[in-house]
Amino acid sequence: MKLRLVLGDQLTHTLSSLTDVEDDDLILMCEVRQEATYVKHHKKKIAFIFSAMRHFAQERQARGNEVRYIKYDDPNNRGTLFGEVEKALTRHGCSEVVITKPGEFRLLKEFETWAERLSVTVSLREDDRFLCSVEDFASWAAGRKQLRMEYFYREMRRKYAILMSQDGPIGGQWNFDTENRKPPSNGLKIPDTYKAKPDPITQSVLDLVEARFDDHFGDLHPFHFAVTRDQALEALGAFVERRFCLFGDYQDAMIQGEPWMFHSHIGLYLNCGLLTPMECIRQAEAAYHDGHAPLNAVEGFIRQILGWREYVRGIYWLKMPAYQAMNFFGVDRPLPSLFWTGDTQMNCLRQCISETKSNAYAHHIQRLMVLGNFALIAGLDPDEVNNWYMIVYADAYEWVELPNVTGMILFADGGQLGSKPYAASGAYINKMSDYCRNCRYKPTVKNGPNACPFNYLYWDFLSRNETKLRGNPRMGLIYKTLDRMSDEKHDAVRDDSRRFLSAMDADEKV
Ligand code: FAD
Ligand code: DLZ
Ligand code: SF4
Repeated sequence: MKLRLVLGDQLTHTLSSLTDVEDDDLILMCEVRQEATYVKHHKKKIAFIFSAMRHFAQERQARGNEVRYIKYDDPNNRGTLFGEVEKALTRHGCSEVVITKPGEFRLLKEFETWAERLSVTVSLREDDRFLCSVEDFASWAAGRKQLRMEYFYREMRRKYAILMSQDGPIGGQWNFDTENRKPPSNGLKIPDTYKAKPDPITQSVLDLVEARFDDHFGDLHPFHFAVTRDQALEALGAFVERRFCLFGDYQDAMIQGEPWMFHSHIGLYLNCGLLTPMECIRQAEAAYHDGHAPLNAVEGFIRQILGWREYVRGIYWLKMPAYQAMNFFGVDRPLPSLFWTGDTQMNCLRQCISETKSNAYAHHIQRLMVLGNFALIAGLDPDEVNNWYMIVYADAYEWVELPNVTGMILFADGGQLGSKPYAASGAYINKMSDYCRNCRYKPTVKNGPNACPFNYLYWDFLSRNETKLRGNPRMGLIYKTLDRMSDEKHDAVRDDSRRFLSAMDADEKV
């Protein structure tokens, strides 16, 4: 008789720890304080995970498995995974604990101590829901001077024969990134999003979250996330049907009041196991062959899932635990309170933060080029930025959040993940969004009280970090421009940046 522990992001019926489940085995699932509060997750994320866990447990029971499900408000809940496993072992007398390896390093290290602490066999199985195993990624990385997503992605395309013809990649090139950058056009009609109706299980979880997690960030209502696999498949279908054809064109575009744009909103379902990456990729590929979506959309979407998602996970397991402590620029500015309140005159930040608070979602370019870009050029402390991103998004787990934050936005790993920092001035945001129209600052003004803060902070960042960045082959041109700046311009950039950052540090409204 085996005890099979299933975590909140392991809600997949084909999970490696469940493949050989027998009639007298016990499946254990538990809502525990340890996992719900190790960071103070957005209220919507907790409601989503708990409701999806409860539905999954019900599905296993319907399949005839014995399931022990510990609810958060069970008076005997011990609050930790270890405590609940220990209790279940005593009650049910299982001889072995079977677990699919967790997505986070801290839990893997904890599980590795359990065999000794519990005096039973603890079998940790590989999480084969990913398309590149930790071992295969390590082999790919071995001996390479640089780990670049693009080369990894090409190998994954070949390995799984995705969007391939006999002559090579369909369309004659691997990457249609340059066709993923249309600015938003006036009057663009954004389709309605998929909305699940909360059922009684979800309703009781919403009541629980309201009562027990009131001090967590974010709005709980309205709540429309899918919480079962069937609903998640509907959400995927709705994306393919309504939004996919324009996903490629407007992948980088941002419009005021339109948080969802043409993105898929499936990251939270993929990451907790309600959807599998290959079924999303296959649906996307089929949409191309059916003539339902163009190649720039299909290749762009597949690149995110087969490329970026697998690549960042590979980097995480390759580089942990050192990766967590990286701080290439040696910065330590505390996260300003505006990241929690959205109380700022910078309209782009205000929009992205208030949408994050409402939806536990922001799309990639908002995370990268608005929020992330600001965190980078303002020199915010990597630990505090990581903590914020872990808290606020419903799809956040450390294996995917940390490389995106430490590597992609903050360049705190010194270039292990990306080849150069994603720093940009206000011109980028002005081109790719309509946020600047409603802003008190002017994107075309470079210095002074009306200038867009991204403009001077950008040059100040380059100037502050010159010794670390000038040698980067992709930064040469930018430093040549910096070299041509007059002394007066240098002084203005430095003075504006100091004034702005001191005001922000003093919690004034900037
Ligand atoms: P779409 O734009 O529709 O893309 C489809 C899918 O591709 C996503 O659902 C996701 O599974 C995958 N994907 C796309 N980009 C990435 C990426 N860079 N890394 C990994 N997978 C990717 N993604 C998370 O899943 N969890 C996170 O905690 C997370 N934190 C991020 C933090 C920062 C600073 C940045 C820049 C990106 C982060 N991402 C994270 C990646 C990406 O922004 C989200 O996956 C995406 O916005 C989710 O929305 P979507 O499902 O509509 O994605
Ligand atoms: C995210 C999350 C939350 C909020 N709550 C639970 C929980 O109560 N029980 C559980 O088993 N899992 C939860 N999870 C998901 C875990 O945090 C996740 O499994 C680890 O972070 C590993 O990726
Ligand atoms: Fe953001 Fe600058 Fe545009 Fe204002 S002007 S919305 S601060 S980019």
